[in-house]
Amino acid sequence: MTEILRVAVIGAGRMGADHIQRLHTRIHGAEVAAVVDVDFARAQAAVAGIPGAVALSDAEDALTNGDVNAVLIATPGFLHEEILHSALAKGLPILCEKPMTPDAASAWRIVEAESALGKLCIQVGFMRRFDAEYAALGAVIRSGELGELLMLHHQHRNPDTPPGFTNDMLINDSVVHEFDAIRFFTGEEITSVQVRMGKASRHSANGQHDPQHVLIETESGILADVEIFVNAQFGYEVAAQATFEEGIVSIGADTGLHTRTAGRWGGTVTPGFVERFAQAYDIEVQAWVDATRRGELGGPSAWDGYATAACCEAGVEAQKNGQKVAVQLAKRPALYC
Ligand code: ISE
Repeated sequence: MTEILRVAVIGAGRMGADHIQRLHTRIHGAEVAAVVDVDFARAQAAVAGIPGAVALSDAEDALTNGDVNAVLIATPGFLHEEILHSALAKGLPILCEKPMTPDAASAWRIVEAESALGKLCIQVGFMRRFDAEYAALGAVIRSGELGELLMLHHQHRNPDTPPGFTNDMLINDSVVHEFDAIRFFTGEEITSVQVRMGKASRHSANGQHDPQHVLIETESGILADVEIFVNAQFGYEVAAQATFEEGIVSIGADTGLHTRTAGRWGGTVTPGFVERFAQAYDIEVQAWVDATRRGELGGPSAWDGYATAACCEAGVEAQKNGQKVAVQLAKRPALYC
């Protein structure tokens, strides 16, 4: 397909609204054709100032709209499965925000449907793969210049959580990014997950135990750990340190202005993920558009969506039983090999 992508954005909340502006102002080769939100007023507000874009309240209306030839799904994860099946049935290219679906069984149904189609249509929105520092660390690992990768240490800190952010969302909504990053860095599947609960912050929202320490193993025995701390108060921080046979590489330090004035020195902490990964989102969406127009896939696939869902399932079980839980994966279908 070399034609311009006429994109239906499903969901005009925080990420949806961000992607709509991105598609409208910064992405080449794509336009916003429709915005869908159950809150019709929100859809209308999102298309204001975008010529030719229609506001709708039903996803199916957008997918059958003759003016639409691609879909970006940015609704909450539990709503993705139905839209994905419908868009796949119409053979539309899809960029689906993470998590692809909320559990491994529904993710597997998507993998099966795409396999039956015999064509890679779904890119999953793991934007960290497009972050300059994540990409650079991935290149160091693959080059072997520091020897073998032995361990990964991740810190994932959010200032606070929106209402309704439950304890399992620390895994399903947040650590899902580290599951993908670890698979991306190592090129291996994750084999087990354990979650340790230590002293909880008094800022933990109702029902959460925050922070948590997540211990992960990969196929070759690489160990990774994640401090997930979603009510850290001070700001947003996503950082990692990789231990190699012959060196250490760290990424994710805030590197804005370092100012000395009035007897103080310092800078500002990034407030949230929209700001921290703004460039990565731009590169991710442009990669999706460019690859789709070439008839290719531009990033993580539905298999990655499924494999990370299986890790999340193990992680949520591990939150409850404190044990090391094995990740159960079905055989990878030929389409993803
Ligand atoms: C959020 O949904 C994201 O995807 C962010 O990248 C992550 O840092 C945050 O924890 C999630 O809630």
